[in-house]
Order: sequence, then structure tokens, then C-alpha cells
Amino acid sequence: MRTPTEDAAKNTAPPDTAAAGLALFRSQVEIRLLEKRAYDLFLQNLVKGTSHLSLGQEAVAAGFAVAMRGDDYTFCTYRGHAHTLARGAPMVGVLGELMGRKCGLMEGKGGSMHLTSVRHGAMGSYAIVGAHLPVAAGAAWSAQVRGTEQVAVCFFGDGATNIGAFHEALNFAAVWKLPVVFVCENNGYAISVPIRLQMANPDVADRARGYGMVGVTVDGTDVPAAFAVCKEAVERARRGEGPTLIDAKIRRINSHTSEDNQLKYRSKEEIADAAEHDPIERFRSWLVERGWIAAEDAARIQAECDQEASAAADWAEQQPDPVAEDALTHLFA
Ligand SMILES: Cc1ncc(C[n+]2csc(CCOP(=O)(O)OP(=O)(O)O)c2C)c(N)n1
Ligand SMILES: [Mg+2]
Repeated sequence: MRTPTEDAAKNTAPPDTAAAGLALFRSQVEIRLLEKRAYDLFLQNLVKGTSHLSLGQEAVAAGFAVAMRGDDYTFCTYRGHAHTLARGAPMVGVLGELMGRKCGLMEGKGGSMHLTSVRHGAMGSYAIVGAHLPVAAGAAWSAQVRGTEQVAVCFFGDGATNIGAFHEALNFAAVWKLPVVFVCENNGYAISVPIRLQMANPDVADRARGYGMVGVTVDGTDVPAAFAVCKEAVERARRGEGPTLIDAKIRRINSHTSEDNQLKYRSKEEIADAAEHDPIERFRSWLVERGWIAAEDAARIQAECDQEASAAADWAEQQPDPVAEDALTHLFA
């Protein structure tokens, strides 16, 4: 008998058109340059509180966004700038929110860890580890009941796989064959705790078999491979064939938040190694080798995205803060 994991691998395909390849590239570059800008703003004390960057982790967020339909749902964690932006939220809305300005996605009242843009299907960033997995299953159930063929994609870290809600959500989704994709962005750390101290079996996809769903492991820094897995999982859900658990092995280049010193828990060599596996750089070479983009055009896209992030940051910085009366808007009881 084929294992669910083998079945999953057989239908995957890398981006098969230059247009899909370029969309993936641009999305990742936008995320990278927006986050670098966000870090600069943090150092200038313009981003209040902390923020969780995803330098080196962009491929999975971009891969799903390109593979998804506009009305599909995304649920992510506090490390959610990438996912929200990739679904189409504007840079000014994201940077404005990080700076607590009224032009922000939630009018400056949510901040970095709660980015939401319902209009773009980005149904929230959740700061309670694992809390959003049952919520994503619920959204998928709603789509199933309504017969809309929408898919919910839920992103979380390796640390979240050891929370009770992980088990409840995956079991429920498998029993009901819900159109949901569970994506573990496995960067090998929960803050400073390495994966070997978190779980006896570091291969998260192995757990899928226990729930009776498809499990797939992929190198999340290999953009064509990751995109293929994203696309197949979304299509499987849309065909009514149920959920998938993806273990995307990625490397976090930055520290856990913009505030902690990662040298306290990992070596300079390990950080340098993460930077060497930069998915954007690897994918740029892949596109150039295929003749889908010229090196100058890749550089032009990078310059355009950098300019866009700068302009968004400058504009947002000039915008007003929310006022006291705004505290009472967007509430329901
Ligand atoms: C229920 C709960 N417990 C603890 C925390 C504190 N906390 C914030 S981030 C984090 C680590 C999560 O690691 P992981 O799921 O691997 O995600 P990553 O930050 O690596 O993307 C923890 C324990 C929390 N926010 N929620
Ligand atoms: Mg982690």
C-alpha cells in the first residue's frame, strides 16, 4: 500500500510558467525588503514593541499565496508579515500598522503580531501559539458546509506542533475531510529551544499518518519544490480530498524577535549557514538558468520593491496616530 506521503509526492510540479516564477520571485523580494525596512524602523524606535521577522522563510508564504485562490483563507502566527503581504495586503497598510498609525491595516490598534486583512483573505495573525489551528479548521468547515470550494491554509511553527490544539484541529480536520492545509514552518527553534529538546521525532509530517491525512516533508528553502507541494496540497483540499500536513524545513536567518540576541543560543556558523541557504538567492539563480528572467531584470525587480518599501515607510511615518475615540470603534458585544 502506498503511504499517504508517497501519494502526495507523485503529483507535484514546480512553477511551469515564467509568469508563475516571476510572481513567486517578486512576492519573496517584497517580503524581504519590507521586513528589512521594518527592522530599520524598529531601530529608529518607530515600530513600537517587538516584531518577528521571517528572513530566510519567505518561500513558503509566497508559494502558498501564488497557489491560492483570491477568496481562500490564510491563518498565521505573530510571524505573519510575510503571509499577510503575500496575500495582497498593501505595504503601507502593513508598515503603517507596525508603526501604530491610523493608515495601518487595523488602523494602528493591532500592531505587528495581529496583522489581519479580511479583504485579502488574511484572517489574522495569532500570538497565542497554536490557537489558530482549530480556527482554521472551523473556517474550512464553514467553506465545506457552504459548498464554496474555498481552502484554508494555516501556518505555524515547530513549537506549535506540541500544543494540544494541534492534535484537536488535525484530528477534527481529518475526520471531516476538511479543505484545510496545515503548514509547519519548521525553523528548528521555538524561541531559543532547539527542536531536539522539543520532540523526540523531529519529522513533523510523520504525525499525519496517525491522523489519517497526507503528510509531506519539503525543503522550504527550495522554492520550486516548495511551490509544487503548496499547489498540490491546495488542489487536494479543493478537490474535497481532505487536509494535508506539510513539514517545510526552513532556516531562520534573524533572531526570534527584533529584540533577542540569538548568539546566546546558536553559533555564528549556524546563522551564516542559514544565510547561505537564502531561498531568494537560490531561486533567482534558478530563474536565470531557465532563461525566465535576465539578471538585470531580477536586479530591477529588487530595486523597485526596495523603492516601494521606502516610499510606503516614508508615507506611513507622516500619517496620524489613532485618537482616543478610536479605541471604541471596531468593537462588538
Ligand atoms: C500558548 C503560548 N505559549 C507560549 C507562548 C510564548 N511563545 C511565543 S513564540 C514561542 C515559540 C514558538 O515557536 P514556533 O512555534 O516554532 O514558531 P517560530 O517562532 O519559530 O516561528 C513561544 C513559546 C505563546 N505565545 N503562546
Ligand atoms: Mg520554530
